[in-house]
Amino acid sequence: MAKKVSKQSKADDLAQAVVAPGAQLTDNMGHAVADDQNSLKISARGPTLLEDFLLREKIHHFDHERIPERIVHARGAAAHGYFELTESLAPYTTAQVLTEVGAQTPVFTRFSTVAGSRGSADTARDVRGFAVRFYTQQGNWDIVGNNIPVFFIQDAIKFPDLIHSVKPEPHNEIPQAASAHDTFYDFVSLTPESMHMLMWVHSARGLPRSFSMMEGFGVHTFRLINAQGHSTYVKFHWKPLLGAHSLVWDEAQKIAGKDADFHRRTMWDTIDQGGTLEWELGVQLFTQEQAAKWDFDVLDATKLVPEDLVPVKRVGRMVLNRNPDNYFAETEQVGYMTTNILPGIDFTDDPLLQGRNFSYLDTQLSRLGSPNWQQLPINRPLRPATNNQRDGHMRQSINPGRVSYYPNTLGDGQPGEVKQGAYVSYPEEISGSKLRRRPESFADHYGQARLFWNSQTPIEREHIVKSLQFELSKVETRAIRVRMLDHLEKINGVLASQVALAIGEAARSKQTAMPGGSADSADETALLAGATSPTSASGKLQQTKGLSLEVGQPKSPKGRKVAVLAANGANADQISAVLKALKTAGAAGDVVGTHLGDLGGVTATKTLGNTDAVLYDAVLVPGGAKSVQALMRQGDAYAFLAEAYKHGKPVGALGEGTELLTSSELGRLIRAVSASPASGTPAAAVSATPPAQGDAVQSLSEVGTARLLSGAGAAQLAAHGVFVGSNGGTQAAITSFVTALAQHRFWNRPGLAQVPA
Ligand code: HDE
Repeated sequence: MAKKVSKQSKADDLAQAVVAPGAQLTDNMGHAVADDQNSLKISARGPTLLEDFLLREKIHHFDHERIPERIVHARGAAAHGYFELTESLAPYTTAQVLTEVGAQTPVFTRFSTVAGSRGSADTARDVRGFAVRFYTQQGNWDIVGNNIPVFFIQDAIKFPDLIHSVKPEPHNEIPQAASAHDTFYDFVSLTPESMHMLMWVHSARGLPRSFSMMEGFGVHTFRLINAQGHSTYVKFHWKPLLGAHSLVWDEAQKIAGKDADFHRRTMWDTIDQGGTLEWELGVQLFTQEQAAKWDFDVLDATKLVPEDLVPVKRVGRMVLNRNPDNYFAETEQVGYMTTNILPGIDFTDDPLLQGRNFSYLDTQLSRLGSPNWQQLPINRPLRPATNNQRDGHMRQSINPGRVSYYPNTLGDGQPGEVKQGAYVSYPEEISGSKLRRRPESFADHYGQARLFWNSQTPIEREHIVKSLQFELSKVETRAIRVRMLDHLEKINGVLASQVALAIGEAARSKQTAMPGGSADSADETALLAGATSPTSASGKLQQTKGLSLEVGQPKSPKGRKVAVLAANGANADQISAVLKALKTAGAAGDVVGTHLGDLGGVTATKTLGNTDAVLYDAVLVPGGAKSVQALMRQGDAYAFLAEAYKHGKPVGALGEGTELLTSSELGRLIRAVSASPASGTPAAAVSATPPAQGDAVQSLSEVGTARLLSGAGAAQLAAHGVFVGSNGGTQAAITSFVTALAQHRFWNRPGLAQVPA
């Protein structure tokens, strides 16, 4: 038995494999190298010698540096941390990691996209992998889950088809990391069981703001087995302490160009600066008898168990707090497996899970190249592997002695079978004929898609509509687009109509509103607010908590990042007050300057040219007349504000900074908001005459700014996420601005379609 596992155990284990850079250069056999820059030649300009073993070794290693990327989930990033149990599940399971309250188990967690290749952008619309390995006292346990609780297909045999359809098309390898193409919709439109998952992917869940703002799900129903051998069904959940929050599509696409590493960089920087990413482990526990009464099958991975039917019980927390030392050795070589399971936990007969149980072991062989892949430092368990398996490529362990078989007497019968505490499968009784058939209980493909749709707020429904409009408009084959509309109609008529109008097809319901294009339209949202559908396969629920990102998610300014726009002469006191307030709230600010370095008492760490509003959660313009005048000569500064506003992010301006705001294209919209009688209804006011171009600054500083800063006007603006403070009242504006970061986005802004960004 290994010594007692602590949260430090895996770090200590990995440390044995860490090789310090060393003071002296050697080759791989330890020979000191005198010259690493010139190959061995006959005369300085002559031919290179085959004898140059240093050259050949170096090039040989380089030639073989790559291994095949993962067939799916190739793009990912991971971090170390620990899991601490806060409530024992001893009545349900014997797994020590779930019964020893307070014990801290090391974890290694990898997040990923599914479709893109290893070099693709982080922010593609996609389901995210959420794979957690626990290095427990009893061996490795992996929950290889996703950030969406259901899946596209019910049976593993369809997985290669699903993946072939979503990957770049084979003749031209286009498009990369995108589902918006014909082969994917050809497949899913012929596979109605995909509809529920499609609703999730088209919702904001497909565009997480960060790894730390994603939920995680084990997806399948598993079993917990207690000391008496009694089985309880379980669904695993990861609930982020920061709440689940998402990007908008336009923003996600732009981030893909501005910083393809957006998610991995955020996680890396957070941990590098001493921060953590945290989730609570939740379980939904239910009995076989309960499940038998529901109108859906818990073995069907296209169905979830609604939280209103079975609440999620929080039993522990995961903290990620250490970056890997080496991406390849750890993140690339980690091989998760659904079959890494512990005594007290078991599978069910979910046919998707059963197929996965074959796949994950198999795939490691082609990726890592040897049956000894489990001996790699990141994969080896803390409880040492002691058995009679031997040899094979790249064997690391040296097993002494003559005995490599069991039973034996020459080795005193060791290693011997373990009679207490070993893995034992749940003795489920099974009988039946061998068949290739799908159970009747898997047949409802639309009921839970409707449950999801009904549970979304109007703005979330609009985001789903827009996503489908975008993706289907990219499908070139009309028959496929129409087939998709037929499915959408079965989910909701208004949904189908709004998508139909955008792709040039007839509406499927009497109620329609002209689609709002790339920005939000009030008519469409109002129509969608009333568009619900009767459900089925949902435990008789018409809607349920846990599905909307707008309702019931924790909200915090923690982990948010703000751009502070500045040029020479910016008000240094205001900037330091803002940065301090952000730090206190657990957020961070970058001074984004017209150039890097000193701006007169303030240091710019980013420039208007090297970053972009899409990489921030909010934008603030401090005062300082000279700075603001310089910014007003920069289209990029206006673009910053316009984009942030369009994507619903808090926007702030202090002192003279309000002039940048009011002289921008936004000026007209926000003046209309500040003058409107009540929040949310200024649609008419939006068409107020725009200020004359050119002299906008002077007239605004006299009239517009004064109105913005007046009590009622400022309150109206704040309700729409715009915070302005006069030079005397900046502290209050800063406080409101920082508090507003927690709200994430302000969806109630009128006239967004008019914002050129
Ligand atoms: Fe996977 N999946 N998968 N999958 N999957 C892989 O294993 C597979 C499925 C998931 O960060 C592969 O090591 C089949 C569902 C994650 O390293 C491969 C089926 C869910 C990761 C594989 C599924 C997942 C993978 C590729 C249908 C959510 C990344 C490389 C039966 C519950 C793990 C590898 C990491 C990776 C097969 C369906 C999650 C090919 C056959 C459902 C998070 O073995």
